[in-house]
Amino acid sequence: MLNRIGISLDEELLKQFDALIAQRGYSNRSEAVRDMIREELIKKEWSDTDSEKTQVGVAIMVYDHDAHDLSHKLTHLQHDSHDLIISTTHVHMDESNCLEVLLLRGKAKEIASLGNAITSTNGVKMGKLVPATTGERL
Ligand code: NI
Repeated sequence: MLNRIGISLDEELLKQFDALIAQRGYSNRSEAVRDMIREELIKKEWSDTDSEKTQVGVAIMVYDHDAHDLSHKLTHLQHDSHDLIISTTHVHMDESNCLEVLLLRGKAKEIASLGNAITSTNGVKMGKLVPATTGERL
């Protein structure tokens, strides 16, 4: 069942909100607000979560495969946590840069630990762990 709510905003804030959601391709405010609420709930789900609880996340990294020993190190890290990794996608971006995306499912603390290990590896140019959700509580 859908519930309707009213929100009071000052004009300037509403103007900025409308510009933001137009830029992001939303055709109406309701869908934009719903997505923002869901995003906050996912953040809360992760921050409240018992670290033993199963969560889902996506790790993203960009690195130079010519950098000494780096791709070997990153492959090692992944094999050490093979039971967390649902799938990986590797894209050869140009002559030297690689993009890798890992879909992860496992205990929250283990996902966070693998995410931190990847992003802190010397030579990784860009690394990020994106908390996702199993969808159970949304
Ligand atoms: Ni590559």
